Amino acid sequence: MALPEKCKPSTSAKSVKAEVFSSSASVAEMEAIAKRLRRHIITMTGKAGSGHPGGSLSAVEILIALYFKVIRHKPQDPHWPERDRFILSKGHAAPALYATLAECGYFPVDELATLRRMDSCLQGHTDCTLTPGVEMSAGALGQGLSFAIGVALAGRLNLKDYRVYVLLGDGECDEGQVWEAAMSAAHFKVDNLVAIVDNNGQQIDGWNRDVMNLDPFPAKWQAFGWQVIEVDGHSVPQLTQAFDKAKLVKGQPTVIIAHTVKGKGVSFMENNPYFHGTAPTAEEVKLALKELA
Ligand SMILES: Cc1ncc(C[n+]2csc(CCOP(=O)(O)OP(=O)(O)O)c2C)c(N)n1
Repeated sequence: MALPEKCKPSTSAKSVKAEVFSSSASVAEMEAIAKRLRRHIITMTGKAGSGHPGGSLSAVEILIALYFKVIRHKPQDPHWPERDRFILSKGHAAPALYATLAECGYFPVDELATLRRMDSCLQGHTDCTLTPGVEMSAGALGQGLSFAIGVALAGRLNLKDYRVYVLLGDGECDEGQVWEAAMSAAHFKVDNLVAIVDNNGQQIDGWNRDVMNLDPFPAKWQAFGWQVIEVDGHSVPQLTQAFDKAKLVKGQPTVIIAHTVKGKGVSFMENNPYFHGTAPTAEEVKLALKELA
């Protein structure tokens, strides 16, 4: 299906030589980008009146580290065959990905205001047929790791050196398919693959420890044959270092367990499961934007 004109990269690939995106942003600049992304998440879910702000806010620094520091990509040429792939398995965090893609130039920032409208290229859960830069349609949890393994193995078979990154939720790891995939990634020594778990401790109904205890979480991944790295998931430098370290690992996949806070950056949303899947009201949008000024 052809993309609607407005969903195409913000500057025509014909008029601009598509460059590999590279950012020399300092830590202070990345903190400013993080605030911008959080403001986008609040504004767009508030305007839509629905969506998932909590697990979008927790993933912001993970996305910044990847899109501004780690992955090789061309926003003007989203299907560039050599690009590193980022796969959002926790598809309900679409607002965070859309905000990141818009800030990188995949489509105009103004488009964010159309989130969840019928005619928008930004649906409530990711749709790779509609949104430039989205690699997988997601929303049914538990599938992204399997998909990512396929993409990574295809790269290996085609002698490509791209790397594949997939972001999972910790609650998502209740899904059995995640562990079948984890087993096969280790079995097939998929070392061009990095899984990141947004380990915010909560899922739709509350704390994981009450709904389905995942402990001992790092030991489980290790037992499944993965290299495990734990970081503060709100520290872009720690995340970037972890991604660099993962590049050196040979013969096994790597998982980065990123310790995060659900609703990060907005006091009344932090660790508050109510904002898993509830949009802020107009009043709450005002309060949140004040905190993120
Ligand atoms: C297969 C499937 N079951 C249930 C849901 C409903 N659901 C949406 S988000 C969510 C909780 C996910 O928790 P987590 O992965 O920790 O996400 P985060 O807390 O980071 O938002 C659930 C159960 C779903 N989207 N897919």
